[in-house]
Amino acid sequence: MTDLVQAIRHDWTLDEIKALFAKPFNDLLFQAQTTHREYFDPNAVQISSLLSVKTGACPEDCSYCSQSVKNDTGLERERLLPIEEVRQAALKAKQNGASRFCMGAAWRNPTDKNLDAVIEMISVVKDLGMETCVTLGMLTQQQTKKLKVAGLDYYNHNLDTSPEYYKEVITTRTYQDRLDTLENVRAENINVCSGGIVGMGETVLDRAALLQQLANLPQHPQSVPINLLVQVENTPLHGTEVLDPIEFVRTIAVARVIMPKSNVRLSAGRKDMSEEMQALCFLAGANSIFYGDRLLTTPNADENSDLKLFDKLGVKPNAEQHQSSETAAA
Ligand code: SAM
Ligand code: DTB
Ligand code: SF4
Repeated sequence: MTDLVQAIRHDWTLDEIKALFAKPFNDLLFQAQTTHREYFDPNAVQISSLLSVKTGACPEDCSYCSQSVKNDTGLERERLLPIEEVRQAALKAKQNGASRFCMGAAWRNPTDKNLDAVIEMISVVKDLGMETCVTLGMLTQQQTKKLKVAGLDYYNHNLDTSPEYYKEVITTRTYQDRLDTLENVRAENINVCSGGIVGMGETVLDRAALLQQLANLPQHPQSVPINLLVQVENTPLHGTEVLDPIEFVRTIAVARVIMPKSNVRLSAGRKDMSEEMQALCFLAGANSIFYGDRLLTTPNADENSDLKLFDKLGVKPNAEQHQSSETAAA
């Protein structure tokens, strides 16, 4: 091991993280890329595909979201998707090269009946030989246990922003609720996928505080999605000043430095990113993307453009990733 190896730490101070954000860009990117190479194949990017299995009419008031009942976005409310539709979508994602299939539902939390239906979906996707991820809102310990028994690989539950900025964005669920769900998921040994959204009008201090929360969890999330706000018309955050792309890349780089073994996912918002910006994100240590024509309710980056970019950069999709779980690597 060289001096450059970044230790796995859970005691990051805000001052240390702020100092990383404030580094000269080249120094920060060098540090992030060096850290990345200690743990991952630098030319491999994992690809996940998303499907909204229950769309719209969500009782929560997340001010970025197209699916909240509070936001009159004109989104068609849908029932839970039939199992065969889920299977077909997963099969298509697999044929397009995705290794993980992530299913999202616009719920505050699933009912037990909802959960049974999702468990059937997990089983159908697993039968296709894909990794499974679901994001269903808050979970009780008992529900988490059922998901574990069903063989779920990842649970996505984002902290979204800093504890301080959070109340500007969501009022119907507390930050602590989110931390509690993450604790339930960790306790059942399901891989945690947790990150946030930037470009919601927060400050650099909020971005630093979000990353501090994630890095100081008892275990780093195995996946850390960094979403750039997708501005949806008629949501309160529509019209927010767009985050400077260099600031976005810095956020990825800092996430990579302080959570060296986590898969950092360049998530929502890629549709409006240039090739150069995405290439910088990969250089900064992003090693996962959402691939496919849709995210949950909004369009994603074009699939052919993604393949062209991978080709230009010599990036291999889904190549074997270094063991990312802290416990598994220990
Ligand atoms: N309803 C569940 C929940 O919120 O826990 C699961 C689905 S929710 C859509 C999953 C995540 O997507 C949110 O936590 C948020 O981080 C992200 N997201 C939703 N709308 C977004 C947008 N317009 N731009 C960027 N990220 C968004
Ligand atoms: C995550 O962090 N980003 C994804 C996934 N987890 C579920 C969702 C992005 C949603 C973007 C807005 C939409 O399409 O509705
Ligand atoms: Fe509902 Fe999730 Fe959207 Fe919030 S982010 S409104 S909880 S679907």
